[in-house]
Amino acid sequence: MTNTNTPRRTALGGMAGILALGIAPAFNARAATTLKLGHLGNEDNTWHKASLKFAEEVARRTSGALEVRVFPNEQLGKETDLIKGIQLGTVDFTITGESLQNWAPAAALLAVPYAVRDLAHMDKVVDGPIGQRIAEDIAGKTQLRPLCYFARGPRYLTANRAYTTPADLNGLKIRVPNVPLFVRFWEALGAKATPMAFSEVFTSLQNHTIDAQENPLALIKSASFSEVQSTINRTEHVLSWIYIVGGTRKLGRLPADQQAAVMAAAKAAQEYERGLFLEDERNLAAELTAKGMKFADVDKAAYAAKGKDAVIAALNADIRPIYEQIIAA
Ligand code: 2Q2
Repeated sequence: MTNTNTPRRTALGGMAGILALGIAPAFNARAATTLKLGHLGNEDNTWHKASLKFAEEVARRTSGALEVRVFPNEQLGKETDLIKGIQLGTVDFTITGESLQNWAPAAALLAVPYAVRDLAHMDKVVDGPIGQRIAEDIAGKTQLRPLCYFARGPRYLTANRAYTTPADLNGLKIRVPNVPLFVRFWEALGAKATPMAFSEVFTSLQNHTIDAQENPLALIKSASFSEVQSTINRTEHVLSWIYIVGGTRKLGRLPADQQAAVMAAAKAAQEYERGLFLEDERNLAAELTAKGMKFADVDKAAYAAKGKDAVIAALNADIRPIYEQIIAA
């Protein structure tokens, strides 16, 4: 114990010595606080481009006093580790959504299969009282505050063949993110669902630990799943949104003007991302086809019907009324 602590004490002592000598102003010359944003997308993904925009806007709006460094590709940690990192204060921002249901049950509502119908419905839900309630639940239970949101394209089932009806799925080894709702949904459909971090999916498909995965076209493309999956099944089973979140405690300690700058920068990043997203959505199907992937039509109604009871059962009783509100919105 004493031994392990000694070097640290020495280091701190050394720092105190330097400060006492009056060298401190040199450290503060730039007066910059550096914050870290980690996410799972790669450099081509709109999340990354929007994160860079967020960083740029934060720097501009604080005249460089706040610097946001962006780390793509789970370089800073897997999604779950980043969530925990923010809670511990070692990371400041990430891009996350329904995985937060492991802390805040209402976060499951971001991605309920066959609940959100289209982009207009999504914006109505997120921008209104329902979205506010979900964001507050997340902030209260996770200490991660949603700062802005990005719409996502529908999630599709990719595999090496068509799965036209859920009856075909029996025993299919599918990777899902760390989202209990998704595990329940795919198991109700007959598949074997394995939660796994995004950065492990490509290799696991390549070595056949898993046969399938499900994601929006944007991630299917940027993660090069076309190299290990032949078929995009048009399940379109989830329309979800995702947040840039920041650590409540760390953000709360920033001066008020810097907090306002962070919020304004997040809003600017959201608007910027929407433009990129819409452009992407127009081109992704053709781009994936050009990479050799085939689209297969499926019986979406059968997928929805077979998963429905499991989906409702997977939602905590206290958030089921909010699910009903989403459907009715
Ligand atoms: O499949 C994934 O890993 C991504 O699409 C997202 O991380 C997923 O939607 C959730 O984990 C978001 O919290």
